[in-house]
Amino acid sequence: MNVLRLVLGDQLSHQIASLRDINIDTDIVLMAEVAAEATYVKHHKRKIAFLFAAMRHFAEELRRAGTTVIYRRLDDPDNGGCLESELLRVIESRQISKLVVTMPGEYRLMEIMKSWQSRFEFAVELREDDRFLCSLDKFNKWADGRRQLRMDFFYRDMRRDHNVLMDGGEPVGGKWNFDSDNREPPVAGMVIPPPLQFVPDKITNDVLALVSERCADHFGDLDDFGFAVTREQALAVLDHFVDQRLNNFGKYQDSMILDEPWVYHSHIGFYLNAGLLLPAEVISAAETAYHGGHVPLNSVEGFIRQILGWREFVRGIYWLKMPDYADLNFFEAKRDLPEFYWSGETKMLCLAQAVDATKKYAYAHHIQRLMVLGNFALLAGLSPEQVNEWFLIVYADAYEWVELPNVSGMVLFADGGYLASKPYAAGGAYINRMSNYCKHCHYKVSQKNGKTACPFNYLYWDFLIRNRTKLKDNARLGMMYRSLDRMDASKIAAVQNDADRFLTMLPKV
Ligand code: FAD
Ligand code: DLZ
Ligand code: SF4
Repeated sequence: MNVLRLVLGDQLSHQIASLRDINIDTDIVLMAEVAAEATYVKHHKRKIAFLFAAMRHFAEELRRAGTTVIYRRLDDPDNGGCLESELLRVIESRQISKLVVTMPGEYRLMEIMKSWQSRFEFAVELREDDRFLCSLDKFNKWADGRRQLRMDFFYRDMRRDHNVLMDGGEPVGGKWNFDSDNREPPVAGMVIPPPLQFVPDKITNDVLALVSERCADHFGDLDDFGFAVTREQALAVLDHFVDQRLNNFGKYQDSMILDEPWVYHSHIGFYLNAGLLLPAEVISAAETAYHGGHVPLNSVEGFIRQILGWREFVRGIYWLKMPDYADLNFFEAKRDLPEFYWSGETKMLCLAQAVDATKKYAYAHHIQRLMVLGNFALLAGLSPEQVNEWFLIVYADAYEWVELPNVSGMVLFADGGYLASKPYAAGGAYINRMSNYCKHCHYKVSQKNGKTACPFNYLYWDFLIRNRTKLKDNARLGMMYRSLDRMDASKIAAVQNDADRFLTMLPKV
């Protein structure tokens, strides 16, 4: 009797729980490219190409190690189009004694998998995804009884529990967080190493042709595809980052630079989320570089916090709060997503730059996502459902477990403050401080009102005015509301008129 082991497209790790006790003489691994996963939202072409290419390479690695792999391609003539149809085909043709699966990253698929337990005659074993460093049980215990969750406290506990950047019981350097040394604006003459790219091999070229044909109506470009598609290549990307970019990661983490989408970020989210890299090894590589004296603590701590802190934290919140989290809409926002999120055609240069990078690379860095695309969505009152769908479609690292808490919790404050203590709302001055965009923009960042004023300026105040009842008791916004109270009536009227005019004209800006 054979054990059937299903490996999903974002579970491409030889350490994955479902493969751990495999008997290569008897067991079968099933991997399947299916239309249902590629189109439940119409993912960016580059994301689909990356995952299919990585899946095919992973299947080859398993085969080379002697494992029997049934691999279903999207263009197999009898491909049934969903994971269940491909599973049933194997079950019908082979003697299966048990199905072993690692817990999926999305709630919708978890519900389907739970139903398999009652539908199939054999046992279905759903294993915890222990690539993550905080088990769901542990997270739930940590969150239990807390009205609001704060990443900083969670992160400290994770540092202690995993003994990361610790000096006995104290944080290395005497502080948990070195952001006071970080977040500098870009400076002229910065030299940014280009990201490590790979020339597609035959397997990847086949996938690129397939995606180009089958997903022609999906968003995004496929040109110059250079993502890592194997663990070996992903490890090379990690090494390259630690060697060439980590040094400046902290300092320029929040910088935005004209026509420079990559800055000093790591670009490993695609690989971490698909299983080609493991969070523990990434953290260890950064920590080792610090102890070797190669990189400063502010960069290493800032980088590790993103993975040991934020990544684990948002995943814990997702599973704790789903399915209700997906429907939250604290501000009752309902404006449609403007067309420029797809076309990039807007005179607001910061937004045009972020959409352009997104379209070309299925990537934009954190501050573009948070303070440009996200900030605009928050201030303009865009529908959380539509904004979430967009973010899930467009990034090659997007899966609902990480996308939804970032969008609904961090960006849109749709959970009313469960994840973040205040909305990340900002006017044009923030973007001007952290980027070199504004001096090239059609709009004037120093102008507060009128047709040529930076829209972020009046949209910011309009957002605070519109949502006063819901936000007035937030202590972190007290200063802003006191400033608002000092504004005279004509200034408030100008803000509201500008915001109305701009939002009405939104498709055309
Ligand atoms: P770096 O800036 O180099 O950071 C290193 C790693 O830290 C990332 O690869 C990621 O694994 C982790 N990380 C950093 N910030 C976060 C965070 N806020 N939440 C979780 N992990 C984090 N990240 C995703 O992986 N998938 C998403 O779909 C996603 N959607 C986002 C949507 C919005 C609106 C915002 C504000 C953030 C989103 N993030 C998402 C978090 C973050 O922006 C990306 O992880 C990061 O930009 C990926 O690029 P990088 O690998 O160069 O990351
Ligand atoms: C994202 C994705 C895509 C585009 N295609 C597939 C696929 O064809 N087969 C597969 O097993 N997985 C795919 N995935 C990843 C899944 O959508 C992912 O496993 C779930 O969303 C859970 O995280
Ligand atoms: Fe963006 Fe305003 Fe600056 Fe233009 S002026 S780039 S819209 S922040």
